[in-house]
Amino acid sequence: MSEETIFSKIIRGEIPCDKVYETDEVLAFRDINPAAPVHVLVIPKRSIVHVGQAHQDDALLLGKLMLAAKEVARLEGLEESGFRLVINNGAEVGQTVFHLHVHVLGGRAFSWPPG
Ligand code: D5M
Repeated sequence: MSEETIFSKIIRGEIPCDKVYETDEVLAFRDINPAAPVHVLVIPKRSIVHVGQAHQDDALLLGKLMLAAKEVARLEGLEESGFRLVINNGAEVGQTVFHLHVHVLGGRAFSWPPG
């Protein structure tokens, strides 16, 4: 289980978010500090700190997270132009909120490797 984070408060509706998509298990909302014209975060409602702390029991939920990211990309009109999915795993690589989240990024060109 992860610690209480700002995303826990968003899930409980205690602080607002700009919701894009929701299921029983997953919530997607716009990033407050967008790094691209489309920047949506997809999170599981059941908290996992990051992929590094996921277990076999989480396999179905992780799959649903990916499919939700795909659905967000479709809703945001990114199917043709493409999109980038990013998961930061640990503070050393830039994770700042310790509740697993997939960044769905699109609407501009991206370079590789990422910075
Ligand atoms: O990404 C964490 C992301 O979470 C970062 O891009 C800002 C975003 N964030 C933080 N607080 C909020 C709220 N309240 N609404 C929407 N987005 C938020 P990381 O991969 O951990 O660096």
